[in-house]
Amino acid sequence: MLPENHLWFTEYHAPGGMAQSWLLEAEKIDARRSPYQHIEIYQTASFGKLMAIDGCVMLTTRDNFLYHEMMTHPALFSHADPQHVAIIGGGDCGALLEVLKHATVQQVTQIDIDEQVTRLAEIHFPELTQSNDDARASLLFDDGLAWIRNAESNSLDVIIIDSTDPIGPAEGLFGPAFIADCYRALKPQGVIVQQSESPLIHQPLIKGIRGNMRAAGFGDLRTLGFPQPCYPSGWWSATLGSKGAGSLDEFRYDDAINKAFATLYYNADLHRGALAEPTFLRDGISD
Ligand code: AG3
Repeated sequence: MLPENHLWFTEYHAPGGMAQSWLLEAEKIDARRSPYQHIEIYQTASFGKLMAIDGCVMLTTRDNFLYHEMMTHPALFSHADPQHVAIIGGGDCGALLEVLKHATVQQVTQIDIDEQVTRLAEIHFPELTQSNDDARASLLFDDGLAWIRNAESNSLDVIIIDSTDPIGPAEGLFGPAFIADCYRALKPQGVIVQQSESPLIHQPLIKGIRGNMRAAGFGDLRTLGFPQPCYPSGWWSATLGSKGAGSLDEFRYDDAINKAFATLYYNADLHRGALAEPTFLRDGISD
């Protein structure tokens, strides 16, 4: 039975002709209009808190672990010794939290254009921002495109692109020039990972992301799918590229088995399984 005067938050995915709604416990509980976007926080009845940017769900308390673990651990375990990491976007700090779990990591720089995303995450998702004062972490509120463009060549081991959809402030992060700059900023064995939307409804975009990575010089590419109930179609992906000659199949499986930290979704066998691309996706994105 629905409560009386029930309230819902709905994300409309107009191009896909669908929408998804969450029953709310109250009206919007917080919101900020930054120079870049409109950020809103809702208290849902079953997914905890929900952050939306310009009407699109960014994360919920209940299921953000899926996305944040899959945006980080496969890339970090695909690198032999990840020490220097950059996160482009990621203002809610969920990816940062996962990266800091790796003892090899000496420095993580997070560059999100919008400080307000982090300020709201500190208030409403403190479980994600709890490691922000780790001495290895630097939080910059700046343009990630420019930061990567100006980054020293061969200076990073892993670049994580945890962006919004490719409209609005994040558009340039899906362009070839930015990915070429990432390639240059990575060390010879570097690994890139970019959030690449839904395998079911964004195949042309995924193909474009892979085309950018291929054109930049990345050798092996892999699109890892994972469930993400709060995003359109309930299914999402992360596309990995390796700068070195090695195959992404050769990740540090034993280290992933023996990892000294807890995860809820990621594990070594899950990682291995996620490397197998579904047939329709493999066909749809092949170049
Ligand atoms: N990154 C946003 C993924 C895009 C979601 N799209 C949508 N709901 N239409 C999430 C940031 C989490 N750190």
